[in-house]
Amino acid sequence: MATIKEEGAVPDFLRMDAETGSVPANDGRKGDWYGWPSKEVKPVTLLDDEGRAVRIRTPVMDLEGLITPTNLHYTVQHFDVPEVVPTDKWSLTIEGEVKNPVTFSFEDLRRLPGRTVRTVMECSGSDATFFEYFQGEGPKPSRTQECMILSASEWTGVPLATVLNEAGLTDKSLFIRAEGWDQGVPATADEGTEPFFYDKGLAVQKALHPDTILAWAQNGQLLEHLHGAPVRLLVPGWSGNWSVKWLRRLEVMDHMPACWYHYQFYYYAVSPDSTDKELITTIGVKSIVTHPNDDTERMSTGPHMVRGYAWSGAGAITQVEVSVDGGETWNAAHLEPPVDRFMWVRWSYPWDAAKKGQYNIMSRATDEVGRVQSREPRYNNMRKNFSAIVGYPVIIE
Ligand SMILES: Nc1nc2c(c(=O)[nH]1)N[C@H]1C(S)=C(S)[C@@H](COP(=O)(O)O)O[C@H]1N2
Ligand SMILES: [Mo]
Repeated sequence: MATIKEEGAVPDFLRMDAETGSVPANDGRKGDWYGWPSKEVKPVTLLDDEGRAVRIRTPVMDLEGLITPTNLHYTVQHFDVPEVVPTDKWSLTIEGEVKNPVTFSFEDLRRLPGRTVRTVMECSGSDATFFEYFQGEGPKPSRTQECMILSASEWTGVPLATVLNEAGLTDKSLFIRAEGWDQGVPATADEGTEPFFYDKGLAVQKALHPDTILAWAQNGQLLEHLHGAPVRLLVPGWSGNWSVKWLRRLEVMDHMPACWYHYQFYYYAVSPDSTDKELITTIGVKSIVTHPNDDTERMSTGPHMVRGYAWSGAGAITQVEVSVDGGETWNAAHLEPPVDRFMWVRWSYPWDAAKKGQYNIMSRATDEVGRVQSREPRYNNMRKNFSAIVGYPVIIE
């Protein structure tokens, strides 16, 4: 193994700050690059007036592997980022239709048998501008330029079922209203709407799924504030908006609570006045091409590896197919293990582009319950859960 004998052999940017113990690997990287990684991958961030990141979008096209590093994991919150509540001041109350209302401290929760879940998290607003594009009303969105509201993490916590069982469910315990402590009035709410806390009312069947957890850690570290510290709800397989951050209260109810974000925001319908609105729950079956990325216009003849991710909220991915002729013919791609129930899977397809010409690359995913990614999006007036097949035209020259 090589040892570095001379002091000067260590690039300066790798020097540890004696006081803080941090290695400013990214900030100190100036001038000629010396070492690895050869490319700096950055999220798209929106900063508040004081320079704090309040919104993060994930550079999915530049990811490798299955876990999105926490600093690249997207964030969404509808209201202002709430105040920080230190773990020793935090508690979680479970009340309503239960036998014994109970309050847990952070340490109480951590004394329960834990569980770790790997899952993709997708905001139902991800790829929303593709709806206009498919209707011929907007330019083709670039997932590379704009980055995505899509990420995947390993989350650690305790099953929600464990905690609910401590409180004791009855046959009237049908919905779990999870409440955060971030408060506000949605921009699109009717005039006169009073500020309220972000909340969702989860059906008990999904609440009792062993992988539905109260998470206090993400990717091996205690939760960061933007991801809902100290404890958030995590509902794998369902749209991100179910995974309530900054959790402080669970109200068990015998009916579905009238949460504003149910039928005024995260629903399927043709218009806001529809009488048959459907709540958005399970995410679609979806695949995206990450290589070539959507900024690639030309490639040379010869072998290319077409690569991407595929995922589904309803079950593991069983098949990904690739077309290079705009969906006329399809070929099986290789699924790169592991293929987990809630995680996305990497897939690859070796393409020998022998002939010059115009091609249109597409991928199509199938999941274990038999859902197949569709060519046409499911249009809905809130533009939620876009999951259709997108074509990537390239010229082989
Ligand atoms: N308390 C609270 N939880 C929330 C939200 C919110 O606005 N407030 N936004 C939801 C939405 S829309 C998404 S997509 C996910 C995003 O979680 P993340 O920021 O950790 O990626 O959080 C959900 N949980
Ligand atoms: Mo979201």
